Amino acid sequence: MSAHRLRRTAGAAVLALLAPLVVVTLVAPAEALTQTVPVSLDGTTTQVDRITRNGVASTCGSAKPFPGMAGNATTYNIATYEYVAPSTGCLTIARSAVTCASSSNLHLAVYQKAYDPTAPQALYLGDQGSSNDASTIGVDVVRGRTYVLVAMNALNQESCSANVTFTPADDTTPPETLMTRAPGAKVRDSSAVLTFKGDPVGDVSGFQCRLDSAAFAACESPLVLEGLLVGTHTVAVRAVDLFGNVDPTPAVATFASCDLAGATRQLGTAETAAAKAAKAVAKAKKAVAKASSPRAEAKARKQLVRATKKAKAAARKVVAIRQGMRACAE
Ligand SMILES: [Ca+2]
Repeated sequence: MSAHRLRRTAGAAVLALLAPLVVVTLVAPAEALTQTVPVSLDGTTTQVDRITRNGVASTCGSAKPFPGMAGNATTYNIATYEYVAPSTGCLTIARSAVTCASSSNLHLAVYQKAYDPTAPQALYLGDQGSSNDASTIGVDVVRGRTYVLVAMNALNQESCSANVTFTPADDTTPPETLMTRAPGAKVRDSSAVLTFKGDPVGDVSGFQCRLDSAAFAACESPLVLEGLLVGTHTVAVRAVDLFGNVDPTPAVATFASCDLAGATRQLGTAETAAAKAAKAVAKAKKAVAKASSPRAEAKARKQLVRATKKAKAAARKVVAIRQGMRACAE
């Protein structure tokens, strides 16, 4: 086996959900799908007037028109939270029952890009229609775009809190993978560097790489391969998204590692190892022949199986290096 090294990454993705200063880091795809955050009104940010609660909660599929303002001169507390949609489709925002200082009045609305307290009709996307019980808003969103959740008092200024759960639409589309830099057909080195990216970039949460027949393992760009055996190698890279969708058509780079001085050293080392392994097989055969009891013979045969396996692998490596040297000489 070649002493290659894959630079590993945890494959973690960050989905920004910025309350004033909250960033939720998602480690596993399952955790990316649904997340709950606390929402609270602390009385420090205010606006005059509020959205009318017309009893209609926004649902996906048909946008709710802006319901208008209540038309009073009362000042309300507000709080805003940014959310970057991880998928395109119906985003569900569910609010738990509210705890307030005196009465349950925390009203949620959703905006595209930004919220302006002096123009609540601008960029309006939806709201929950009422503000007393646990309720749900459905809004159609686009992956990678920022949305703003606004919490506001509906009755008077008071501190309130609730939990809000974001459930994005399931994403079943895998990203594409593009190799952006690959070694030439022949590299006069036992190391190689490859770079790659996913498409769409915003859909990618990580990459998996495979050298030759090894298993895919988490990796990142640039991928640095070192200690490559002389000869032809194939590297396959596939992008993965937050939802665990994996590119079914990995990007592939094929090249020959042709550090010929290194190859001569590799061959010398491999031949020495093969000769040693062959001696171990001969020794194990003798031990089987000389075994003085069935138990001793069984033990010796096990050793012979192990030694034979090792010797075959060592011989294959010698053959592979010689083949590699021939490929590099062509
Ligand atoms: Ca996707």
